[in-house]
Amino acid sequence: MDLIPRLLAGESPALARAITLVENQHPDARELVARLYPHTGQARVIGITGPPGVGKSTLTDQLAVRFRQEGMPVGVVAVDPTSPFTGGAILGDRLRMTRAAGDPGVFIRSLATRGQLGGLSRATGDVIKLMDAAGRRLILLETVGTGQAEIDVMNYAHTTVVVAAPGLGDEIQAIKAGIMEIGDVFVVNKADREGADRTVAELEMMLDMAPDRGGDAWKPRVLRTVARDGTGVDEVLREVKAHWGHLEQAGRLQVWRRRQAEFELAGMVRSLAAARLLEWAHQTGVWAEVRDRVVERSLDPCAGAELLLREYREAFGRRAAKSPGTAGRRGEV
Ligand SMILES: Nc1nc2c(ncn2[C@@H]2O[C@H](COP(=O)(O)OP(=O)(O)OP(=O)(O)O)[C@@H](O)[C@H]2O)c(=O)[nH]1
Ligand SMILES: [Mg+2]
Repeated sequence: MDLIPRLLAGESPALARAITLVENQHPDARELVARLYPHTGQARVIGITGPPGVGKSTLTDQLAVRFRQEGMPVGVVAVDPTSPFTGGAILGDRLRMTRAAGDPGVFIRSLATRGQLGGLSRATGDVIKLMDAAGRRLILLETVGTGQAEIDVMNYAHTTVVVAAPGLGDEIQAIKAGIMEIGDVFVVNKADREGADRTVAELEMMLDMAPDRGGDAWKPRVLRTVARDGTGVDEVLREVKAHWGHLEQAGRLQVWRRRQAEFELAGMVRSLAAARLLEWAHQTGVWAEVRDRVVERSLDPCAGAELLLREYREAFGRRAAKSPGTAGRRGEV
């Protein structure tokens, strides 16, 4: 764990090494993150999400450069659900983040999700913590907004920028269905292309139809950019900062922090509780019994899971009755 002081000093090789440990679920990763946790909570996280190919990486690159110009150490996390085998996207992101990639003040890392949807959020959360502890005051988090897992990841962002582009067709519906509610700033990129006005109008209409978020709630706007040459990016930066200003008022930041902690805590409870229950069921043979009843059709899988839970509670309930306090509490699901 001599990694820790070097990471806290902001050394990039230490940060890279730590991220690899987390990504590979190395046995040391858990303790590493736990020890660094008290040093986190300083960074601002901007989420950049939207359909494939709309220009998220190009925009991320432009934003990274601007924050660097303001003297902020920047971290970029690109969550890539499509690169489990090729690894090609890692290179792709570097290539598309050409401006920022040459700057040692910008630390870029792609995370392949390897199809593990639940693990995506945890790995991303941990990588953000590592960058935060390493003094990256501004973290840009790029995900392709296609599924629930990617939307969940946006719980780590203080400000979420939803990117669209002209000519999306049905994908604008996906934005409507999934990411409309999470966007704080909407960007129609590729404004140099035909149809940008229509896309802006569509998004504005969707925002108008969305339920009112309340009197002094943040009102998202739709901006346009040509990320490829930087047009309109300053306006995105201003809007993101305006959103921060809003978040810092009236105790909203504290509300955000609580919500974010609850998201992570609930996720951990879900995975830990499930893991413990499964381990116990396998060890005691209850698993095989219930499985066979599901096979025989005398139990459906949902009833089977409920039965497992009941048996688990009873097993630990009995122990708790003998020694109150410890076993019962530990075994509670
Ligand atoms: N015409 C035009 N093309 C752009 C613009 N911004 C990005 N592109 C191009 O669009 C393509 C996709 O850009 P990316 O930044 O990789 O898009 P992305 O949303 O990150 O893509 P994924 O991560 O694969 O979902 C690239 O060829 C870019 O050069 C723009 O403002 N105008
Ligand atoms: Mg990208």
